[in-house]
Amino acid sequence: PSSTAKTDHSAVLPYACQRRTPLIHHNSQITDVLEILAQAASFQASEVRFLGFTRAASMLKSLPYKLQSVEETENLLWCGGHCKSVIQEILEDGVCREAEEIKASKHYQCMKLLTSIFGVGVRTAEQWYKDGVRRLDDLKDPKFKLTAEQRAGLEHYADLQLPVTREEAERMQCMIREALQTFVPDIQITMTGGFRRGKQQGHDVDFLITHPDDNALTGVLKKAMDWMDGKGLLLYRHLKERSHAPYKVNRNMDGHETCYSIFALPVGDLKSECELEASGVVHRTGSGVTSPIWKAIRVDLVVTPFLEYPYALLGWTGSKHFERELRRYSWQEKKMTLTSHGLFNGEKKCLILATSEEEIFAHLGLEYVPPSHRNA
Ligand code: DGT
Ligand code: MG
Repeated sequence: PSSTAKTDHSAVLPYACQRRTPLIHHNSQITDVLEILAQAASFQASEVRFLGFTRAASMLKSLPYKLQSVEETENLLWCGGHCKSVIQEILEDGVCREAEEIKASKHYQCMKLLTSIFGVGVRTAEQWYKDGVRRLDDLKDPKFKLTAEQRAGLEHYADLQLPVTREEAERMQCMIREALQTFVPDIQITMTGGFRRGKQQGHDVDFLITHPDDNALTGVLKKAMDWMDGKGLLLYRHLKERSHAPYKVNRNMDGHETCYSIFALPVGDLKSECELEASGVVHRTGSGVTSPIWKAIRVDLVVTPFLEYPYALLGWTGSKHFERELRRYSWQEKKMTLTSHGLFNGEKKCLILATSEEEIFAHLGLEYVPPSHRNA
């Protein structure tokens, strides 16, 4: 490693929100393996091991150079004995036996398959596994009571496994903006999640909707969803209303009005999706051959009051680990509670207002990290 490459001192700070983590980094061979170990731990409901491997992987993602030997991990936090031996094995042999065994195990493969269904978490997947489910087809047995979300997830499983491209995400934004603007012309819609961090593809598309006048936001999401439904653009939706006690809810959840949905995004030669009039989204049947003219895409839409917008933007940009670390840092180091509604001073019990993400980092005494470097 060159000495100039090592001058990013943020790389060894303990919290991921103190470090700059680019999308493309130097140690993906190692972090890919650590993330398999983390996922296997989560499948065994071992939160401690999950966090251990996740933190180690995240630390390595922020290093501005490629690890050459296990000795270089000596001063890195979160790299305990287990991680070190994994790193050593990969550096020496190019593979990690433990990870290979995990990948070959029936339990891991099955849990990966089941948790990849929209609406299925680790606990449900584990229960199904215990009940003998090994393939998606096994879920057709009526003894398995699926939620509406899970049924939709299974129905559109193949499409939802395909990555969403940036181009598709942008067309989706265009379509949703048009629907929203039909009711509130100057409404604002921002793409968040992985795409805002610079990813070129994602598992879904996340949007944040706001307006300087709170009243303009009332009911607009439902109206826009109905409007798009009328055009055949919606395959599934679950609208969660705004919570009236958002600050009391579980700290991992928030109280914003949210729509978890699956859209039918027109594909192929339909170039004018922004002019929805033309797009009757059905399967086009010509000469007896049916060809799909849409692709199912997962979309999360979140409505936020203007005052909370910077917090919601920070909270929905991710990565998940970056968010977890921001909240941990806020509480451990500053005795403040951070949510996607605001920052609350523990002692004074008051909300600290912010007009931008930069201000939130400043309130926390953190150096600003741009979205492109929140890929922790
Ligand atoms: P991907 O997998 O390509 O979609 O990658 P991301 O980073 O877009 O992941 P995603 O879409 O699961 O989540 C984006 C961010 O939004 C993530 O950092 C956490 C946040 N987020 C997701 N679901 C919720 C939720 O229910 N409430 C809150 N407050 N935040 C959420
Ligand atoms: Mg996303």
